[in-house]
Amino acid sequence: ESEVPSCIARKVSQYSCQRKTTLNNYNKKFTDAFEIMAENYEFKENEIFCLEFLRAASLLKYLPFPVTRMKDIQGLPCIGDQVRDVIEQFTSVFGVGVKTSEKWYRMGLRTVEELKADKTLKLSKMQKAGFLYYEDLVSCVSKAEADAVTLIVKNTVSTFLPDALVTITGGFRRGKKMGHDIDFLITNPGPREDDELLHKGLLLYCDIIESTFVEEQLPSRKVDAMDNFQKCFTILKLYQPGIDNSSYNTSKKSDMAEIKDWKAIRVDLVITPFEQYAYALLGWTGSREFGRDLRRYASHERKMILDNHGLYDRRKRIFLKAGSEEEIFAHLGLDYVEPWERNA
Ligand code: TTP
Ligand code: MN
Ligand code: MN
Ligand code: MN
Repeated sequence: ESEVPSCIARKVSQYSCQRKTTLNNYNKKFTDAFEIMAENYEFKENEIFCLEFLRAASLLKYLPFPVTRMKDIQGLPCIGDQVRDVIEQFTSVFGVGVKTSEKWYRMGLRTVEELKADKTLKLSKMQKAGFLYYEDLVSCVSKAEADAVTLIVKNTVSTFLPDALVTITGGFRRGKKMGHDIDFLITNPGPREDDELLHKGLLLYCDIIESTFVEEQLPSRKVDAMDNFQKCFTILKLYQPGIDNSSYNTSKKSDMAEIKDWKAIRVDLVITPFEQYAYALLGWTGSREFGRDLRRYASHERKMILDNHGLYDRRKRIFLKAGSEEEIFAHLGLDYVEPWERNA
């Protein structure tokens, strides 16, 4: 998870003279936008808002990672209400990246309601889905919902691939009681017949990213690189009979307004070749911070390159095979850390 570790949050000074800020800016998208907004407020002679955006820009330039959601700025100084609003409105919509948010903000759109009402905006398929199910998607996914979805996914997958292994990863594998989505890793031992799996049924919204994995390709050295598995960022329709979810739909009582007995839930499905399963499992279990440090440890302490597909020993010039996470830790010369101990 990309939460700011509290030790960092505590240490960050509100004074930039007590911070070391290099030209390595991970948040250029935000800081450029903030500086434009600051300039606007300067013209309008609103010094307070102007300074608020400038201070936030300066703080974001110092952060050693890109801010992608609210958790990233938790506990940090210099993030005033104005700035927080900008970051919040726009990082909370599924499929809306910082660039788009910034564009919308500059167009004067401030709230999700305003965005929904604006018919001139060109939205991608993903962004439309993000708005359509916004209320559901901003509410968290519970462990009970994750269990219910796990059953559905397992049953569905097994009708197509009876031998396939379906494993829950992400925060729920680390023992979290709440999540923003549910992550699954799917692998099929034996001959590969999984290509068609994602192209079938059950999804409200689905954006399939085809596998781009190239055999013998060296693991990626980028700390935050996406992997090359076939994957699918989906929104699943989870029926919850008995639960009347129609509360935001009851303006007219007599109206036979449909009772919403389902909830939209974000689910990530990742398909991995069986040989890479252990590496994929380690990568997709996270947390993000834990994964980043594993890769950093591998390269700095072991001269190895780790990613979600494998581990390459640069000294021996070989790929190290692993059938379990324990073996990967052993390859790295690390004591095994259980999934629930990886919430860094
Ligand atoms: P997330 O689902 O983003 O995070 P999470 O499950 O830890 O927390 P949340 O409750 O907010 O969902 O990602 C799960 C892990 O998968 C995370 O450690 C990073 C990793 N990951 C990859 O390895 N590759 C990817 O392309 C993505 C999107 C995530
Ligand atoms: Mn997750
Ligand atoms: Mn997440
Ligand atoms: Mn996810």
